[in-house]
Amino acid sequence: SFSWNAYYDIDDIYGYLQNMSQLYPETAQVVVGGRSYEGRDILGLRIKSPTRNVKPTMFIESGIHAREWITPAATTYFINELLTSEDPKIQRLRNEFDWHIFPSVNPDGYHYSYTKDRMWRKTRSKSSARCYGADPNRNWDYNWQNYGTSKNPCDYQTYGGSKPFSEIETRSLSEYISKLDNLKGYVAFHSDAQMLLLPYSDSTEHDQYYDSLKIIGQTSLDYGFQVNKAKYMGPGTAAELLYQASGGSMDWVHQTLGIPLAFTYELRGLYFYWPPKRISEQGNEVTQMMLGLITEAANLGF
Ligand code: 0X9
Ligand code: ZN
Repeated sequence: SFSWNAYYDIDDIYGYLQNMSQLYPETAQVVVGGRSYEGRDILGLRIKSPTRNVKPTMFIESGIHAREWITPAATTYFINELLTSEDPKIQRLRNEFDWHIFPSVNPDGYHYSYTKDRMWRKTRSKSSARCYGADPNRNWDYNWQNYGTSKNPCDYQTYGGSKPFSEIETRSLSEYISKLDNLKGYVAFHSDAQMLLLPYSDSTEHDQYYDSLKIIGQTSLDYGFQVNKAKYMGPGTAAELLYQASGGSMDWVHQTLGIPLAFTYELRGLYFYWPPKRISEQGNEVTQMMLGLITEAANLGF
């Protein structure tokens, strides 16, 4: 059965979502966020307690980079907390939002990393005669191919794709996100730079939301720090803290959809490795970081 001291292949992760929807049919529902090149559904769990009808929507994207295994694992941990925690603060998180949580938005890539090439990052589309995949976090239709992306389909890391949203994963998921009512916040999980990144990735400028996002982000990191005393860098813009790179999901959500609350967490690890016995450690940290984020966002009137 499913646990948080092992890493699972994609079918088991998606199977876990199905199980939770059967255990908590009033609250949890499996949703299809899009499709993959190899024909998989991109599955997520919508968590919405049946108390009141209109709730602000929170979106969580994990696993856009195939090799960042801790992100789907920490995300299913968070799902489990939302559905089962006895902590009234976590129960409030569950009850006050309409959660759309996607543990693995690049299922082909994840399966390939799990079974064939541990360091695989991209999708698995046939991108040229010889090469496969595009970087799904360089493929979103906002300032596509401006900075920090490769035009070479054989680039192992950051090929941006043949055009914006060339990848069915980003195209279909972006359509799903566009259709959400009341989207309040967007959180993307990566590893393993151990940072909290704010918009923009594409530019070192600070927009009108920067100061608020920085305060919210700092509270989020403070909450997370309490759990394991792990110090994250930031919060700061992705462009300043990490590197300038275009075509990421966070910039698209923030700019194209105009959602102020957009964050990217880089979780912990070394060369994308994190011991399976310690998944719950980061799962707990992520849970508290989400609690801190939402608490401070509410304080600031978002
Ligand atoms: O390069 C990325 O997409 C992310 N870092 S990673 O090492 N996990 O690949 C950073 C995401 C922040 N956004 C952008 N810089 N686009
Ligand atoms: Zn990543």
